Amino acid sequence: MEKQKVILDCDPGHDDAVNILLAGKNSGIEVLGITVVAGNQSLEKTTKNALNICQYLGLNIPVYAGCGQPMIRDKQLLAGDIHGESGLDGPVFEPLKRKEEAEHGVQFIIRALMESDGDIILVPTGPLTNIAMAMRMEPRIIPKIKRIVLMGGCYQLGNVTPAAEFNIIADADAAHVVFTSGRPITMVGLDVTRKVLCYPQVVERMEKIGTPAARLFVDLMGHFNKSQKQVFGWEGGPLHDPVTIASILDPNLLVTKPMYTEVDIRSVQSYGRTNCDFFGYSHRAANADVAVDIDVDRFWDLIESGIRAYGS
Ligand SMILES: [Ca+2]
Repeated sequence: MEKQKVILDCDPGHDDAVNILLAGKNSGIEVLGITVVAGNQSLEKTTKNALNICQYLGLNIPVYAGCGQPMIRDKQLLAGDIHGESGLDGPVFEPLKRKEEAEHGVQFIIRALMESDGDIILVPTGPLTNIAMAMRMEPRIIPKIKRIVLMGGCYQLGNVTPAAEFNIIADADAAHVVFTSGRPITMVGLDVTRKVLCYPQVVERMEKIGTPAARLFVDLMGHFNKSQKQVFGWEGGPLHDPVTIASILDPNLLVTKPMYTEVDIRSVQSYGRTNCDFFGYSHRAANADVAVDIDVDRFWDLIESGIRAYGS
């Protein structure tokens, strides 16, 4: 099978870290670069986290720091309640030797797409600032994007407000730019990621693999599950971001439904909501394939084989 070329645009973040792990040594995926954005923590911290994950896993993937602030709003929303002070509390890493590339993340996205044959999938798992900035700086990249598989939004309940999900509300203007870009979008929202809860038996299953990659997973999930329980009362946290790469690896993983989806960038109460026209009331052409269901067993099998790909 030909490898699918991807750019991971992320804000690590525990679930972003597992997404990097899942993509990093997969025979079906080629990661061209990791671009980092502020989100779960400040840009400085999320960039350091991305580098730490790559160094720990021995992944030679270039890491580019992108935007540290939303496109228009002046205050960056962070998620320290879930991801801790560092943005990746839990694992203890060796001193960091790796450095980010000199090129800005947005410039890298533009360059990679302009030099491509239109075969790159963008996989954003943080606020969409880098992707939207790239689209505005160089609109010629837009037709070159093969598709966008993003974690964000929900057609049911949000996780920051009843209406909105974190990645979208953190930069709703950027999300608006992306959802109106005209490129094919798969929206992996909370509606499906809340079905892949990382219960203790999942953690035990991965721990038995007994390798450094498995250790990283266990250390990440130890903190993540603790904070998810404090904030939401769940025994296992939803492993949001890896559903993106898992769905690229297995096109049958998700059930999706085409929906016209509009990001609310106007209201107060529902700001940042992805309004998904589930029933097609608007008669407007769908701009997103919205994930509505997931094969949960298959997902954990993909995570297990992703960990096993790192060997002993
Ligand atoms: Ca994320």
